[in-house]
Amino acid sequence: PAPRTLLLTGAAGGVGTLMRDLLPAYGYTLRLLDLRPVEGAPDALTVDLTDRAALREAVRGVDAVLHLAGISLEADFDMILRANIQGTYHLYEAVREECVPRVVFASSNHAVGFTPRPAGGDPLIPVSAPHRPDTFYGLSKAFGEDLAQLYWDKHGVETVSVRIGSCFPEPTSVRMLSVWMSPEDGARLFHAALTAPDVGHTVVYGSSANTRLWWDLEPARALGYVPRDDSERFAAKLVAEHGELDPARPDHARLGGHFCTNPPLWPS
Ligand code: NAI
Ligand code: 15L
Repeated sequence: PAPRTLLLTGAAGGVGTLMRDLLPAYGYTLRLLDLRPVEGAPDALTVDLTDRAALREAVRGVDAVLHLAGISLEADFDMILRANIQGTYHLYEAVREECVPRVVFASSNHAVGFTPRPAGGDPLIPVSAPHRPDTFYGLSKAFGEDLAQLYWDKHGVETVSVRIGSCFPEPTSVRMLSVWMSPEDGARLFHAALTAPDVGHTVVYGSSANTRLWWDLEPARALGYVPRDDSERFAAKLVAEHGELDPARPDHARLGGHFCTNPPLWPS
């Protein structure tokens, strides 16, 4: 049966706020969780991902979890370790203990960020591309995907790991023309990931059907995802402002963009 009650972690964040608006139309009843209070939602659970007991209570009785909570940009390793690595582990332990059958994990293109982007007729990047994290942040997403695989193989918890490109109301850079996922397509993809049968652990890229797409959307389509948006309608303005990407620039040559070069990976 289709999941009805959904725990949305990271509900106060950018994607969480968008999904709070969009997902109820698909029939979900949302239970909200974040470290911070969620504006306009006094019933939201204020829980830190490191608090296992509170997480166990939070997942009790839900049909699925859409796991968006965590640090969403590069940060000190210790912060990433706590929120994204240990936090995601605690979430999966709670899910296993409470027999929640399905998680949709917000992975990121930065798990494979050092992969050279295709240019002029190169094949699209497959989901089987090896992990090439561009930051400690990307490394934590690679860990999350492996954790999801472990919990499927060992405990039968199903996950779709969605390597999200850029989910914002509009693309704001030329790179985003390739990796943008409109909020509406985001909701379509998360719904497909929550309802497709027998996913085991499946990894997909998450974006709209962009003209300048860099990666293979077929695995997402195989879940039933039918994207409706294309960033190309923003292209003329963004290219006029910033110019086309220059493959000679290290921050333009790889999927992860400036995450590969900025902030500097390690202080000298
Ligand atoms: P965001 O930073 O706006 O929201 C993340 C939320 O997680 C925040 O509200 C924060 O308070 C919460 N959080 C952080 N640490 C926590 C902890 N220890 N316990 C409980 N909650 C905690 O990020 P955004 O943009 O909404 O992204 C959502 C998810 O999607 C993140 O996991 C991010 O890494 C991933 N993602 C987002 C992309 C995007 O384009 N927005 C692209 C790729 C991945
Ligand atoms: C991410 O993983 C970040 O969470 C988001 O803020 C964007 O920077 C996005 O990737 C991107 O690659 O544009």
